[in-house]
Amino acid sequence: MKNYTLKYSNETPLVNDDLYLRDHRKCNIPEDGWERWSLPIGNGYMGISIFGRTDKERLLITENSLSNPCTYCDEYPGGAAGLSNFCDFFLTFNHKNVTDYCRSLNINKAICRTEYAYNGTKYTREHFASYPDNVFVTKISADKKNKVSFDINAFVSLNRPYLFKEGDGMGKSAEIFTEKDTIVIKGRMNYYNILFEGRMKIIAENGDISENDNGLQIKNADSAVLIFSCATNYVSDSKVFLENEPAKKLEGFPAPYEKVNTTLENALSLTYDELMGRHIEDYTSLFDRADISLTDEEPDITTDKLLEEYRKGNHTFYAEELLFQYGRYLLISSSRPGGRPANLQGIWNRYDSAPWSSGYWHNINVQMNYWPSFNTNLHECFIPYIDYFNSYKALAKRNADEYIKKYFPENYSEDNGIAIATGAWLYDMEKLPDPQTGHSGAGTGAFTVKLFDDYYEFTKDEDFLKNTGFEALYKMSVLLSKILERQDDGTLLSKYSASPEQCHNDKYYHTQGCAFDQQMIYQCWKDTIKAAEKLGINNNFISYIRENINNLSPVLIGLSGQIKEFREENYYGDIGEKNHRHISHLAGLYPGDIITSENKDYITAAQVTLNNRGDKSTGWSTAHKLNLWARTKNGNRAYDLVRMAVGECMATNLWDLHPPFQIDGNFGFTAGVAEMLLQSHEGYIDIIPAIPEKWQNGSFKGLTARGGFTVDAEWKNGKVISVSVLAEKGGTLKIKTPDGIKEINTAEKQLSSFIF
Ligand code: FUC
Ligand code: CA
Repeated sequence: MKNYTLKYSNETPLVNDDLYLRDHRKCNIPEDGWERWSLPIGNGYMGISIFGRTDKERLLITENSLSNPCTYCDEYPGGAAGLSNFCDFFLTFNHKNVTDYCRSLNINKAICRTEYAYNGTKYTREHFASYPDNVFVTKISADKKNKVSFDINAFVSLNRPYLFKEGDGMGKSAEIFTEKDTIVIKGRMNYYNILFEGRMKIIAENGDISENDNGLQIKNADSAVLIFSCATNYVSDSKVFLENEPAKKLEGFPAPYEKVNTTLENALSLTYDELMGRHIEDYTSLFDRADISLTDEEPDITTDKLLEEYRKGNHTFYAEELLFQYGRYLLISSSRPGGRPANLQGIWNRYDSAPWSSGYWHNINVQMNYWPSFNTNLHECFIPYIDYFNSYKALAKRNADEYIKKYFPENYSEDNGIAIATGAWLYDMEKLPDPQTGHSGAGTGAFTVKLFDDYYEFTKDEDFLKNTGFEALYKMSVLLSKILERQDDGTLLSKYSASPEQCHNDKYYHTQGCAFDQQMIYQCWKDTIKAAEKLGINNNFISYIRENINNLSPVLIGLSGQIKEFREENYYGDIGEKNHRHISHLAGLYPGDIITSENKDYITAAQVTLNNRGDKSTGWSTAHKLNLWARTKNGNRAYDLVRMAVGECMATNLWDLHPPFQIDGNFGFTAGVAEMLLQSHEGYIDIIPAIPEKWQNGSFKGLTARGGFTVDAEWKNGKVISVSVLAEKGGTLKIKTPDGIKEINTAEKQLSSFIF
């Protein structure tokens, strides 16, 4: 694998760095230092933004459970508040006018470095966030003895901008004190009564440590190692969702003191090198699994220059590879078993009022977060979402009961399934909106459980299917069966329907049976039937959906030759915004498998829709279109979207900009590139199904296919020359070859190689 390093010759600028201005709404100046320049590391429990400053370094910590509720207000109807930042550490070095400055983030090993020379001494700061030991570690060293001196202080933002409204309860209190060589932060966030605690221990080699104001002073050390551990009293439990009283949601869960202390003590029993070794071993065990190679060149320029060059038309394949791998890096860093799922900004946030409340938005954003976990061999990264589902499903059931009782009383019964609405957070989940006013229909839930179908298909994890996957699919199918209305011709249409966020004459458009709902219901039933067959489950409901699935009419072609978004639409754009960022009526193309090359008319119509929608849009929308073009197997058009994503959507630190920063665009990009190189949704493995003319030669390793297959391949002049497939779980391997589709029965761990 190549060396993938983000590097810069300047520190994160002090643009919009006001610590008290922690409301993103007041901060929409484009060149925000944190958003565009800071470098993210994380271990799935905490995220750290590293600014790389030499005078006063800033290390910004976030932890995904320290959160306020989403606040909707007139000023910001999309919702704000959400994840609060945990604390900042400031390291005052007073190193001004340094030379030979370089900061970097190596994503092969997940290590961030800041290096420079000051007054004849070369300084290096090294940072990593360890998943196995759950600590954030920094080492500050110099090439001469006694040269490491700095002050370290913690800062917790307390009183602004919590008070959206007087008395809304969203305040926070904290104390910061030192215990010898350790800075302790102990706090409480009022609304959900979250207790949070962090301990930062300093180990100075041959130096003195003394206390200063709220912090510590390190003098004349040879080097210093900083180890930070933090936690809250959050526990992933259905009680958190079912308890209506916010301040009682965490009642009875232990204060984080023990956890934080034990974690820190355990880490302290290891040397710095051991901690780093364990971190690298863990991280690379995921990261090294997949690799793509489109070029042999590794341009020796800084990342901001790389992007600048790309924008100017120097479309280096290295930049494309780097972004592919960066999405994988960000997912490994923000979503690991035991931690919380990656939110709209992953796990990084500088605000106390984050864009869209750093939520789990279920009408595309959170689904997109997990697409690359499947096809780029990071299946474990999806586990936090499974865990999250298991904690919210009791509430999803209660919400389904209420919804059906209220809007479909005639269909109310003992089991009304589960309802997953668009907005969801760690402590709460929206109810499905009033079907005649909400901006997205019930299809969002089916869009969500598609993730479970994919997770099973890619892993063939039977226990998962039995314990969670089937239940999710089945219960969602039950809810969806109750929101349908039979038409005179027998068609079953969702009675109230909205194509996510699509507007007509500036108002959300409400209808019956829009393509998104119909496709997602069809998909959900189809996947439920398949799972039931697999598990040998049969009952009246399964028979019912089997008999009725063909009445759903999920795909209609209109007079422009387009896939219709609305049944009542004739020509493309008759109804709704022509270039709307959502393109929900192609959900059956990706992530679904309803619009496939088995039906050429559908694929042609999908291309008409894509061309009409246009390429230019927000970050995640660009990424969605990349996946969609890949599924139509049009490599050149998919590549247009690759160029647009790399050239127009990325900040200097390679975070994808909606704008503002939303991580879904990064994840969708990675999934999309993989989808150009390997597809498996049509029942067989298809190698380079959407290869653009520009990527004539290349190879990949370790991409994954449905059926539990891991695939390596090489191509030349746009033609596959060799493939090898590892059957992780055995089973029937179907693969497209120049002589048609080949079928092989494999044993567990069997490797099959092909030369074309
Ligand atoms: C949906 C999108 C917006 C944004 C938000 C987080 O509402 O339509 O563009 O991405 O999610
Ligand atoms: Ca959304």
